Amino acid sequence: MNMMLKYSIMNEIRKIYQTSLMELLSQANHVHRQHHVVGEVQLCHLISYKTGGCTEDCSYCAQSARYQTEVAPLPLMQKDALFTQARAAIEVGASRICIGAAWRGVRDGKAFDTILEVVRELTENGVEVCCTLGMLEKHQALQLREAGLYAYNHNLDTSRTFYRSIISTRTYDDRLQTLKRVKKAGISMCCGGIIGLGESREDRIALLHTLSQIKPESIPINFLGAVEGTPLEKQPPLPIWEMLRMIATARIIMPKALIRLSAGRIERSLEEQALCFMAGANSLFIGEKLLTITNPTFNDDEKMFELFGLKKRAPFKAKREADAAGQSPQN
Ligand code: SAM
Ligand code: DTB
Ligand code: SF4
Repeated sequence: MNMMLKYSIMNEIRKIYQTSLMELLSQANHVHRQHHVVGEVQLCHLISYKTGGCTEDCSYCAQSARYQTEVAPLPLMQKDALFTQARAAIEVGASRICIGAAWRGVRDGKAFDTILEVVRELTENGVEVCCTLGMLEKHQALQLREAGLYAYNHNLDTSRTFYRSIISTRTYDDRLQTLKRVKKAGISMCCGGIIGLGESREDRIALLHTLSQIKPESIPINFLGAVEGTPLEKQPPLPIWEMLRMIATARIIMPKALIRLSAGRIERSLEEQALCFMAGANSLFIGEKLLTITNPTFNDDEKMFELFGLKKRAPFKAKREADAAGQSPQN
């Protein structure tokens, strides 16, 4: 990209991010109303197919084998147990099932074949399926697409510059390459980041800039879950205002995307979550566990949906709308 152009877009994003908070929230809410049904949220549910024992050194992660955390590696999840969990989540309104694996990347073989079967079966049951399995080769992205995979989650986490102080076992370009393969295979791209890793505001703005270039269809924004035993265990939490700025800026610069409140909801009050929805968040994970860390219980969330008047988004809505307009569901 032309450097002059890059700087002028970065300046624009910085200006938005630093707008006075009430003005920023008001603008973001206005954009949100123009592009989305007010109060409609997508409910996603995460299932950990392969937990722990990961070779990578992501400094925030409970599943890295390099750190002494409470997470012990588990055998691969059985297909039956996976379907039971997925069915329970669909019954209470989840429209997207996200299957995670603590892998550096996918390796061809039995475990991946099982994932392909599960993707096929769940998709046939009318639910959006997302996978987050680490890096993908081109042929693996195509196989996932062929099995019916709707979305692939692969986060950039932070800015290119800060990335190397968080992870040393792979590069920002490795991540971008997998994201490119996902898009090329015709899979909807889910890509976001984490705030509170010790990054600066400029790093958060740079992440938003990169996201605005690659245009994910969904953007998870995680608060760091500071896991005991990881290098980031003592990292102090960021104030909610920074999360609101992140969500609101993402909403303004990527108006059509789904913005997902991800890790860290459990530590946030109902009032704080209400502000996140006002700022433009319209997706969340349900279920009392994410992959390994705690999330609000479904009962608590039901009370929140009731209190806020939130409506659950139906599966494949973006695809139906894009088909009707003769476009691709990606922005
Ligand atoms: N191994 C795969 C990978 O790294 O892409 C998939 C699973 S990984 C757990 C998915 C994402 O979860 C990470 O990229 C990171 O953004 C987020 N994540 C992991 N641990 C987290 C934590 N402690 N707090 C917040 N987000 C976290
Ligand atoms: C994402 O951005 N957040 C989800 C999902 N994508 C895979 C995971 C969040 C927390 C994972 C940490 C854990 O539960 O161990
Ligand atoms: Fe492994 Fe993914 Fe955790 Fe990194 S974030 S250690 S790749 S499971």
